[in-house]
Amino acid sequence: MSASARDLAALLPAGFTLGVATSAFQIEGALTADGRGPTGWDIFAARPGAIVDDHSPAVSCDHYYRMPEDVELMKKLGIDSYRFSLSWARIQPGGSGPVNPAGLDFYDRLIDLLLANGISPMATLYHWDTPLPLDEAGGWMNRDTAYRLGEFATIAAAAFGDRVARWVTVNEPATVTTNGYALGLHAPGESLMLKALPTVHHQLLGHGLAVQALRAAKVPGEIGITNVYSPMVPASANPLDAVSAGLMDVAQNRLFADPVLLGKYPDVIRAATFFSSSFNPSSEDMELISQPLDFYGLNYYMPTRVASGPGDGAVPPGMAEAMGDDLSGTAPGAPFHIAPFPDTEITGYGWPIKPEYLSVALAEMAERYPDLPPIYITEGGASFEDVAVKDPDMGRLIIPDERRLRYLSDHIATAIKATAPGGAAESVDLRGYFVWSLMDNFEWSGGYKQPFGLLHVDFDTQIRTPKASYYWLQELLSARTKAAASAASADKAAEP
Ligand code: GBH
Repeated sequence: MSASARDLAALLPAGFTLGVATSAFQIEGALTADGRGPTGWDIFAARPGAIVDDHSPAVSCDHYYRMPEDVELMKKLGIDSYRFSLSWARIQPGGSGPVNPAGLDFYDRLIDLLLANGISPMATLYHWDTPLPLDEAGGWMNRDTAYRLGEFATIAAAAFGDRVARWVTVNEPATVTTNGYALGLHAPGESLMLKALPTVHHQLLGHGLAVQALRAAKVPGEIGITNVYSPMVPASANPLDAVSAGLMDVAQNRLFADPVLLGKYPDVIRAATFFSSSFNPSSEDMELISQPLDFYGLNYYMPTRVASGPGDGAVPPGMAEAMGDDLSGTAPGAPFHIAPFPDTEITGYGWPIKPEYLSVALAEMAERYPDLPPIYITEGGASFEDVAVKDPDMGRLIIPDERRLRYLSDHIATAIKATAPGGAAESVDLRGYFVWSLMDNFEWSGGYKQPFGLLHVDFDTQIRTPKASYYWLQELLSARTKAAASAASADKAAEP
């Protein structure tokens, strides 16, 4: 057994949940099967140039047809929980109106199979795949979409409420607003820049209405939201860099977390929109948005280094694509730009690998939000191009993804140490970590070129091959089980 897996197993607190995550649009394929309705992403992904090399999500991992095989691979992995998302358009093809029984049936089978294998289901209601008729009516620019999500939550609660252990209402509204509505990099492909602000409020309202619907249905599972969090790091002591980092912090972090956890938008947003009648949230809305949650989901991938001024256009590879030119510094006249961290290893996306900033993220959350609910890190992971090699001993193919393995090991260890007594974020009640992702999949505008999986997927043959990181996590989970068993027998031996 690797030292890394054994040492980390010894660190895991009792009851800590280790899981893997995916989302429906990224893995299922079968976009027209069994009555599924189209989504905004179906249309966006077909636009020439929208996706790297015009890759198509039509088949992806073919998970809709291979779900039992994928659950079997999770069982062999030994994980506690699987975070997946419900395809709204499979279940309610029009985004409102009639329910499609075949859509419900797919998730019924998935959830039952998970439970039969001892894997606890965590279901996300909205992971970006808006039913097309709603996008055509304005998507998240339209307040009505929030009510439709509330209605979808009622449908999901009635169908799966008895079996889902944890509910995530909305995944990363910040990314939908920034990439989908401000920069045009994701569906629905709008480039509204600051005019995208209503999409923030409407998604958060959708979250609030979904919480209300799940509570009204008295689901026994825990309820939360997932926000992405990236600590903003000024590039130098220049006060303008600090101001720029502060602006990014408001736009990417606080704009989405403050309303949920403090019941109000950041002051600078309220000041900036004081004269705009289109953004004047009522106290009823704010109460819905800030209802108490059972947990708060945090997606952590990396910190962001911010410098004032337009920059020189030297952006780490992949970063411009992930962030949009307007924020990356290639746009002339941009007020600030994202700068690379010096001497820092990067992932396939160009994202800096900085596990220590996960500790910073958790400490900042604790400091900003005194009533922080228990936290799950609902996503973390790294894309690297993997190369299969022949195992010299066994002659079979292996995928030595040591960099991904190290990313996961370092981040999980950092999160646990930071929240242990004496750690930088010791007041945070950290309950678990979910690896993004179970398998290589359709990485939004990155197509199939940014593999995040523990399982390699050959998109021609659909063969799944466990990578070294999969075997490492398997070892970690079995080391934990053995440690718990020997602790229990030691307790027993000590009994009088
Ligand atoms: C997640 O998005 C998604 O939930 C998941 O579907 C996706 O596959 C996965 O991660 C990997 O991309 O604060 O301005 O620096 C994360 C996408 C990209 C969102 C970088 C935050 C930084 C914006 N993240 N972005 S900024």
